[in-house]
Amino acid sequence: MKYAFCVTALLIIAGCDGGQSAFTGLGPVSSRIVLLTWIMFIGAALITLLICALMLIAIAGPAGWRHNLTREKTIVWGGIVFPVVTLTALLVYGFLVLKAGGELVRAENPVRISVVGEQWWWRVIYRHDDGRTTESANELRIPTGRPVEVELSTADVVHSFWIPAYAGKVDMIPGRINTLHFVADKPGVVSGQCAEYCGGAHALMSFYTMAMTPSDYDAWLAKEQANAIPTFEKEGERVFLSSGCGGCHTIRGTRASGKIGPDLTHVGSRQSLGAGILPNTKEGFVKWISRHKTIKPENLMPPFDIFSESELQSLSVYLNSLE
Ligand code: HEC
Ligand SMILES: [Cu+2]
Repeated sequence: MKYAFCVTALLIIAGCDGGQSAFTGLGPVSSRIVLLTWIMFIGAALITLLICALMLIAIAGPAGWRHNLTREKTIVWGGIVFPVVTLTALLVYGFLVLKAGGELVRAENPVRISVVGEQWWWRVIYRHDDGRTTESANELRIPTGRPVEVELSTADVVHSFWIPAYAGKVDMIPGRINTLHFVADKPGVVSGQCAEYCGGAHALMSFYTMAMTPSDYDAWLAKEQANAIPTFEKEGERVFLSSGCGGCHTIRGTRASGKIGPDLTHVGSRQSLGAGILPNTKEGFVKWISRHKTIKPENLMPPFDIFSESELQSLSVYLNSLE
């Protein structure tokens, strides 16, 4: 039993690495959080060792030492003054670290992106300098080296937006807009996750963040802003447009202009489907359209058991081609 616990604990700790780890520290904001974490961890470990030593003395130490431990002075200094001073210092330091992290990357002209938490996916809106916007979903693309300002809001309940590799988590609260600031130092893909229980499919509400060199980012953004390329997969497009998908999904450049679900204009170029749940391949689309209710239970897209195998195939090829 004891061993099972240790093995499980080790396995869990081993999972704390890579793309979705707060210890990755990929930018100035998260590096400070990592430092704060280590200071707290090492401090807490030292205090635990001290307490264990005192406990041993209290149980089996020499009579003189034990007597010293029970003196009123020891209790007042060790039991009241010491915790109050240490915890206050840690609290003040924590606030300073977090504030400094935010200040560090606050800039006159950041990259502006709005993210809206929806049960159970992310609406992502890129705000261009000329005031126009481009909508996407379930993925954040950012240029390296430039401060990013993410405006966080929610369409329904409380969600929490967390990219552990870049910054601390910030809640998305009904009726409010919170902002998150961070910078990515180098290109790479990391994942994030909703960090506040928001009902049914909460655990399946993740997303990818891709940091790109500024020139790659500009090229990508121009492509993302454009309408969907005219498709050769006419049959798939026909199935999409005639099955009611367009009531909830937008594909810019077609008459599908629904706003309830994720924008699918360039869905084929995203990292994943269903908010980080399925690979973005033709098979991924087949699975999502035919079995999304079992893959992501309770998600708000209605089931579609109406397609023949060939309709399902062409629909999937069509969506996958929307790059
Ligand atoms: C009643 C609204 C509604 C209709 C109709 C609808 N969807 Fe959806 N769709 C959604 C919602 C909501 C989501 C997000 C589900 C989630 O991840 O929690 C979604 C997600 C998706 C995704 C994943 C998108 C992404 O960014 O990962 C695809 C692909 C998709 N729908 C395709 C379709 C197709 C094809 C049809 C028509 C056969 C369709 N949808 C009809 C609401 C709808
Ligand atoms: Cu959630």
